[in-house]
Amino acid sequence: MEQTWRWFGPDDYVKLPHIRQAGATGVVTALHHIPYGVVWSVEEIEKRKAEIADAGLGLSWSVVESLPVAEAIKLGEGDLEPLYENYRQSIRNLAACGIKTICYNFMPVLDWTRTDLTAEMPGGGRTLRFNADQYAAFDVYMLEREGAEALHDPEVLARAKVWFDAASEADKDRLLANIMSGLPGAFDRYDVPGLRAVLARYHGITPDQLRENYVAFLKAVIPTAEECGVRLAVHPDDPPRPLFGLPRIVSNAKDIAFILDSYRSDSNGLTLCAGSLGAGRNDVVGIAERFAKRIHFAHLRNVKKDPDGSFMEAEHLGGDTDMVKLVTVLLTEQKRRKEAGQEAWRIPFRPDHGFELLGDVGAPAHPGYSTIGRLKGLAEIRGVMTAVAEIRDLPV
Ligand code: CS2
Ligand code: MN
Repeated sequence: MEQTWRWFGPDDYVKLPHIRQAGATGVVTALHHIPYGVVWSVEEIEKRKAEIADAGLGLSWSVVESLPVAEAIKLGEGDLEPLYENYRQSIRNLAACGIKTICYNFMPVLDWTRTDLTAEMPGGGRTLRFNADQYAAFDVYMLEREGAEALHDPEVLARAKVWFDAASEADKDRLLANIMSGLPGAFDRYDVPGLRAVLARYHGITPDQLRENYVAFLKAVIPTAEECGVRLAVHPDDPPRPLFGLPRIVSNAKDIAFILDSYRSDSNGLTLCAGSLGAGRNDVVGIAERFAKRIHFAHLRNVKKDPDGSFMEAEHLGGDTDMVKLVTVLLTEQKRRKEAGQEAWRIPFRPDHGFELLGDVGAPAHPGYSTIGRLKGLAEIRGVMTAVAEIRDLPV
């Protein structure tokens, strides 16, 4: 599998030489400065490509993550044809620049969401956590979302009240900032009133309505992706569950089957994110086996779940998903593609999130996107990949 690394562009605390030192050869990046719904021009794409190539490190832009989907498309709001056409034009422009794998997600409003970005680890490292009680506290006592109380487990709600009553204003501000921090790129972070307002736009949008909007989007853009030889790869919901009353429809095998069946094409594929799917009641290895033919990109990280719905970022090889089995599934799929004569048989993966470790603790990296922690995860996956490929005689 191609070893890749997410880079947020020239402003990223992590620099291209660090990516090369970590052993990656492919860069996963996006034009985060371009607002959702606006065309990515060839000029802007080539500029980012050149920033990577001109570093002279043998790195190249392998995967787009993400080409974002405008909120109006998810809402099914207004005349969407111009937004569809802009998405199609971005696909055409990326293909013209030789970039043919595009990750995106269909999560309403929020992106990946955690409540704690600096959870202490033994020895002083830090990791990401989703605490069910703090999530409930935010939902019920800060957002004050109507009817939210009934949606949380009573024990969790009781702990949420204790947390909220003891929380300082700084604690509450930090919780809001943490919840907002998954939104990648140049975004205005919402305050609580702002989040309430944008959540209100989704009142009445049921999961089935969101699915309808999603299928309309796929029908509008997949033909162009096919013409351009581009593989779209939807990233699952993170966490894979509804949040703050927002529907989420890429959370489990049933959702993924619906999406891939709704437009049967190699251009309508999946980003197999082990951490996102692993944060729900999902058999991640089983999902990878079932949808192997449609996996165009993999995020190989791991989480450990608690019974109350909380979870934390775990060791890449030490969470709830058997990473050796998962890597074996992906390498086996690569062999099938190679033997079938597919040119792009190698699946790109990235270590996704990483711990904050050693000198990285407190560094101004994007949350979850540390240097040393991701280097460690990449190295561990590389080790598994190398061993499994040799033992099972699979192409790497
Ligand atoms: C991460 C995110 O949540 C995850 O697993 O990979 O940063 C992801 O990139 C976005 O949620 C969607 O692409
Ligand atoms: Mn991911």
